[in-house]
Amino acid sequence: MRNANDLPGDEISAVKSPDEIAKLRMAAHFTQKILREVLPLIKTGVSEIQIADEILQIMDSLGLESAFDTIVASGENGAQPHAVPSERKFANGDLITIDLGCKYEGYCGDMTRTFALGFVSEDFKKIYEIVKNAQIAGIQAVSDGIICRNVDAVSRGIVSEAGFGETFVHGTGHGVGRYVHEFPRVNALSEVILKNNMVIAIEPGIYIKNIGGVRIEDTIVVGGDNFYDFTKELIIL
Ligand SMILES: [Mn+2]
Repeated sequence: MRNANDLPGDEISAVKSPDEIAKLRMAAHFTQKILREVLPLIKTGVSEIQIADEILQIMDSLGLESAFDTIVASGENGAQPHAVPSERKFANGDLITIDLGCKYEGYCGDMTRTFALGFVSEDFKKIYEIVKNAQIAGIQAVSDGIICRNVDAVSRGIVSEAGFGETFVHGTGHGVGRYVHEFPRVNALSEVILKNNMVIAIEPGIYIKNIGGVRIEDTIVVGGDNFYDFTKELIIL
């Protein structure tokens, strides 16, 4: 696992000014608006690449750039945390993970939701609820003065207690600012102490090889609010 200091930024730049927070909030506003716009286009027979392209086009129409390469990962591809959109076509019963973010005046949005298409199996419903609970608990754990590894432990603990600890293969979160991944890492090794007005993403996931995955991600202000109000209840498209 990587230590906390391999990303751009430091303890000083991680604390955002009101102006920076306002820009990050706008980036989030547009990011979730774009996700809402693209959802009706997700249907059986449509490919991951088509949806990723559509997201780029919507960003373009709003005069915005993507903050990073959009992830659209369906079915077994969802088992890769950093999946690249493929020609795979959606099928009923898929879980579909979309990780996207646009930039607003140089500041990045970053959010992820996982959806089901057509129906959801009991197994998928179960892992979705575990990730949802881990993500909510991780956000609740974030406060001024907490050590990053303790935030990670809260989210990871919920996934592990449910028996899926080995499938949560990345850290719980990271700073967000001009860079979509910046200081600090929120992982099991990070001794960084969170401070008010740091902006961090919380994004636990479960990834099951050859089967699929779930990730839920929001970007929040330490001592403040969650930029995203997009539902975390499982949406069946
Ligand atoms: Mn992220």
